[in-house]
Amino acid sequence: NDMLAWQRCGFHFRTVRNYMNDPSGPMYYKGWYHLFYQHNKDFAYWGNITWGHAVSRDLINWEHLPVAVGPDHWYDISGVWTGSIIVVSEDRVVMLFTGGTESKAQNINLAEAADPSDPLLLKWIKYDKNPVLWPPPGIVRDDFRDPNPIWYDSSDSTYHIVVGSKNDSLQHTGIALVYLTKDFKKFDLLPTVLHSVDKVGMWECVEVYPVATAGPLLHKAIDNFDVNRVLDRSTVKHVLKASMNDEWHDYYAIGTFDPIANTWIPDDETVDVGIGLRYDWGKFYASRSFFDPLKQRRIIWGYIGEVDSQKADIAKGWASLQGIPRSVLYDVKTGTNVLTWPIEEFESLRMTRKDFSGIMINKGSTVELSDIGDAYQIDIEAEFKISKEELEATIEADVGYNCSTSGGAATRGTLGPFGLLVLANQDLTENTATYFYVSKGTDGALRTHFCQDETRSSKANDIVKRVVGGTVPVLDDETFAVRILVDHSVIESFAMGGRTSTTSRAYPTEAINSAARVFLFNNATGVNVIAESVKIWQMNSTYNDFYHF
Ligand code: DQQ
Repeated sequence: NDMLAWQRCGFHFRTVRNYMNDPSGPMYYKGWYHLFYQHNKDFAYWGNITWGHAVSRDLINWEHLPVAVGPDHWYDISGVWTGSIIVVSEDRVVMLFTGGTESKAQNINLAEAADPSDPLLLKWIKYDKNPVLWPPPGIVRDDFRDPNPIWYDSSDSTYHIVVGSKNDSLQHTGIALVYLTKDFKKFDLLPTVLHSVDKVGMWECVEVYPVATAGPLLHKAIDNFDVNRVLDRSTVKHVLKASMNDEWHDYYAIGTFDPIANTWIPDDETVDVGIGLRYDWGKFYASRSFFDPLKQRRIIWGYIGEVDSQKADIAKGWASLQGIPRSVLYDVKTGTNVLTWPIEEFESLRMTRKDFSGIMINKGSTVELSDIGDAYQIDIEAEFKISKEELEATIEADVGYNCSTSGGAATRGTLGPFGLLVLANQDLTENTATYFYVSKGTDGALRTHFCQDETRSSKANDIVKRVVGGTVPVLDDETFAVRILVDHSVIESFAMGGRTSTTSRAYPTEAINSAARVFLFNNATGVNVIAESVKIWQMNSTYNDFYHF
């Protein structure tokens, strides 16, 4: 029916049919960006997983290629799970992937591009002596997956490969194992783990990548395998990221990586991996980054799952999609986080624009942003200011505020919530709220929360609806800045230039097609809010529905 068909997005990368999850092996190769992804080609749900494959010239428009590898051996008969691709030389491109046996025992396998001179890398051949790795002693057989190269030691041509795992003989400890290999056939496990954190559970899709903290590369990126080229090593830090399936979030921390000692040490252990920062508070998982040599930047992809029923997904004929690829940079202004931001290519999809400025949103009111055209495939940038006098007059406000548990957008406090309502119907019985909420301690310290309230996103009841979000640094001279990309059933929101983000799925029943609207709102009792500027662009659709074969 119409409502289900409307949910299909216009500018996100997705399958033509059926299911996808994790991205794997993103890279630029001989003129093409490649993306591989976990793909069930027969059904709109997880199972019978293969590596789907697509290529693009611009990271916006995609051609779907045949499945790269699928389950066809005893070691991967339950599925060809997540892994990575390494361009070793002109004549060798290797794929490492996770296999699952019939009883779902996990192992690591090698495949090679049959013809590395083919820019599309269409054909892959599995190594005849697979698997190349089984879990080491002490690791249970289904806690061993997602190999990823983190370092190349050019002095002896050795790759360092990380595999995510868990140690339950400790305290439900997430661990990163590191193996050395020269040929991807023989691997040596390093005696100590790269890093571990207790009580956070299995580490999936582990990554380690460099970010520049100063110097000429600050606004660019560093190739994982080329860190030695950076002259001043004191300007490099490494992000360690793990996807934690106890709660389905991608956590990261910034720290110092020593590949020779095989250690990674967080800058601040109170915000270690799994207990501190997340890239995104909503639906964004199993992310994978790559170094883009064309534009000298690091890009991460993460997938966005569904929160409706499997029945609805089968009826739609597709499920899950990839988030907008994001550039990743160290946030030099705060020094505590990275910035993830939609890559600049997406700005080329912007069409007509409507500007608003200086809109006063009185306490307890909403303001519709009208004449913006259809409001379901749009890009919004907004900046808010709150009245300084009223803020200063406030002595103490909501110090214990928490996006998820403090009642969402409808619950009024002194200094929040205020922000936007998207995919809203006229009477606001359906909407998704993206907002800031400021709390103030008696010592005058402000703490800003960035939240997304899905609880009124749809009148349908077979959907998981939550309030998601966390705190975000806002410096003294800064306005409250948000960018929201709405693409039918996907809402990706970025606060403060990408210091944090929240991604939601929304499946409205009324606020679809021309009935979808955008409002400003201010539910604070103690401050008036000024929307200093709001820009709304209609977004073009991308080319994404065609098989190249
Ligand atoms: N998805 C894959 C696993 C990975 C998980 C299976 C993360 O390899 O650990 O589809 O979403």
